[in-house]
Amino acid sequence: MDNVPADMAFPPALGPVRVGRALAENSALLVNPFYAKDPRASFGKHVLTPTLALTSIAGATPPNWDVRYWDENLLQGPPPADPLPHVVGISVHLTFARRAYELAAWYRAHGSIVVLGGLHVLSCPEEALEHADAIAIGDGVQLWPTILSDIEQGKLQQRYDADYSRPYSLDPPPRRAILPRESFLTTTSVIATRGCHNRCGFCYLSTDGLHMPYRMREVQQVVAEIVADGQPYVVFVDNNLGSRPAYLRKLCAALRPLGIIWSAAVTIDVTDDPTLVRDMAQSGCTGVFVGFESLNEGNLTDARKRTPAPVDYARRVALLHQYGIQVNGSFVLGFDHDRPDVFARTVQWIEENRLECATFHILTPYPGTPLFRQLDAQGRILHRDWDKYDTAHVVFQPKHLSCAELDRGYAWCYDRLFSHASIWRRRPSDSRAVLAYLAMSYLYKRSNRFWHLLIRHRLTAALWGPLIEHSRRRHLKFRQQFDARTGQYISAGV
Ligand code: B12
Ligand code: SF4
Repeated sequence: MDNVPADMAFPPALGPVRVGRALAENSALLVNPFYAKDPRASFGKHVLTPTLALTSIAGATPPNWDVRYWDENLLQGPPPADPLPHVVGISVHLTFARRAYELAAWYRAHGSIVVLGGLHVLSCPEEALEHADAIAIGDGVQLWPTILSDIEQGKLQQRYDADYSRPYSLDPPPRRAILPRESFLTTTSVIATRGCHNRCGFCYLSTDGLHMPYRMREVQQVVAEIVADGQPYVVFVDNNLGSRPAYLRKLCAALRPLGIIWSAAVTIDVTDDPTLVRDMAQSGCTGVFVGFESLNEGNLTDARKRTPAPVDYARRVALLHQYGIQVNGSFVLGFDHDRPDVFARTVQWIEENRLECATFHILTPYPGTPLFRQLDAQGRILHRDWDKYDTAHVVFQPKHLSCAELDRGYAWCYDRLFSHASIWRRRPSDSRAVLAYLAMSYLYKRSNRFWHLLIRHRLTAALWGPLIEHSRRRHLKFRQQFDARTGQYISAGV
C-alpha cells in the first residue's frame, strides 16, 4: 500500500458509540462502503460514474421518507450519524463486506435499524444476516418499499426475497438528485438491460440462486432519464448492452438526436454486424468496455464463454476503431491454460492492436459460482478473506503458475500498460486524434496523486466537465463529416 494515500488504503474511523442521539423518524441513509484502492489501477475509476444500486433504491423510497446518500469512497469522512438515521441501508459486495458489517454494527449500537442488500448478500445470506436487522436478497427496488412499510408498522422480517423476473419497465427511475454531482465525472450511469446471453463460469451472473433473465427497459424510459440528468456523457452500466442486437439498434436510433456521447460494456460479438457498429457510433458511442477475458481459446471454452475466436479479435477491434470507438479491453489472468508467458503475450497483443485502455483481473472465484465450486472441490481455494477477492489478489492456487508469478505478472501488466512507451505505442493511427488520446491517457492513468486531490476536494466534475464537453463537440463534428461524405470516422479521442 506504499503508493496509496492513507484515506484510500483504510476506511475512515467511526468514533466511539454515543447512545441517546436524537433519531430522525422516517429518515433513511443509503451507504456505499469503503474499499481499499488498487495502487496499480487508476484512482479515477471510482468517480467515473456512481453505481446505480443506491440511486435505484432511493427511487423506490416512498414519499413520506427522507432519503440521503453517502459514499465513503468520496473521501469525505465517515457517514453521518447526527441526527441518527431511522434506517440505514448498506450495499454489500464481497470486497467491502467487512467494512459493511463494521458500519452495520456501529449504527445498530446507536439504535438505527440496519438493512443489508447487494450482490454479496445474495451469495452469502447467512453470513450477512448475522450483521443486520434485515437482509434484502435480490432486486432491492421491489423489496425496499415493503421493508420501510414493515418498519413503520413494527413488523420487520429478517429476510426479504425477490428475483429479477418482474418486467424491468415497472421500475421507477433512479433518484440521481441525491448524488453529490461535483464528485463524479458524470452522474448519468444508466442501465437499459439486465442479465447477459452468456453465463461464464467465473461471472457473478452464474451465482447459485441468482435468477436474472435478460430484460430490456423501454427505450423511451432510458432516453427520458438521460435527458432529465442533463449531462453530456452517459455511462451504461449494463452487464452487456449488446446481448440483443435489435434492441441496441433501437436504442441507438433513440439516442442519436440527443447529441450526447456514451460508453458501455459489450461482448465482442457486437461487431458481427458492421452496420450495428456504425449505428452505435452515429448515436454517440465513443468507447466500449469489452471482456476479452483471454487470448487462449482453451480458457474461454473452460469458462463456457460463447465468443468469437481470439484469432478474430484483432479484426473486430479494428472495426470499432474504424468507427471512432475506443476499446477498453478486460483481461483475466490465471486461468488453467495460462503459463508464465501469458503476461507478455497479452500486453503485446494490446499494444499491437492499439487498445486505448485495458484492465487486468486476477481470476477470482466469487462464492456461489461454478468456478468457486470447482476450485474448492480441487482444494485450490487459499482462503475466504473476502477483502482480497477484489481481482487484484491471488486467492486460489493457479495450475501452471505459482501464486507469486501470478501476482508479479499482474503488476507487470499494469506497469507496462501505464508506461510512457506503451501509451505511445497504442496511440491512434489517425494523427489528428493523438493529442486528445495522450491528454486523456495521462490524466486518467498516470495521475493518481492528482486524482486523490480532486476526489478529496470534490473537484472531479469541475475539472473533467470542460474536457468532456470538448470531446462531445469533437465527436459531433466528426459525425457530421461522416454523415456528409467519407463514410468513415476518425477517432474522436474520448
Ligand atoms: C458501476 C460498477 C463499478 C464502479 C462503481 C462506481 C461507484 N462509484 O461506486 C467501479 C468502476 C468503481 C467498479 C469497480 C469494481 N467493480 Co464493479 N461494477 C459496476 C457495475 C458495472 C454496475 C453496478 C450497478 O450500478 N449495477 C446496477 C444495480 C441497480 O444493481 P446492483 O448493484 O446489483 O443492485 C441491486 C441489488 O443488488 C440490490 N441492492 C444493492 N445494494 C443494496 C442495498 C440495499 C439497502 C438494498 C435493500 C438492496 C440493494 O438492489 C439493487 C437493485 O435491484 C457492476 C456490473 C452490474 N451491471 O451490476 C460491476 C460489478 C459490481 N463490479 C464488480 C467488480 C469485481 C469490481 C471490482 C472489484 C473490479 C476491479 N478489480 O476493479 C472493482 C472494485 C470495487 C470493489 N472493490 O468493490 C463485479 C462484482 C462481482 C461480485 N461478485 O462482487 C460486478 C458485478 C461486475 C462483474 N460482472 O463481475 N465497479
Ligand atoms: S459475457 Fe461478461 S457479463 Fe456475460 S456472463 Fe460472461 S463475464 Fe458475465
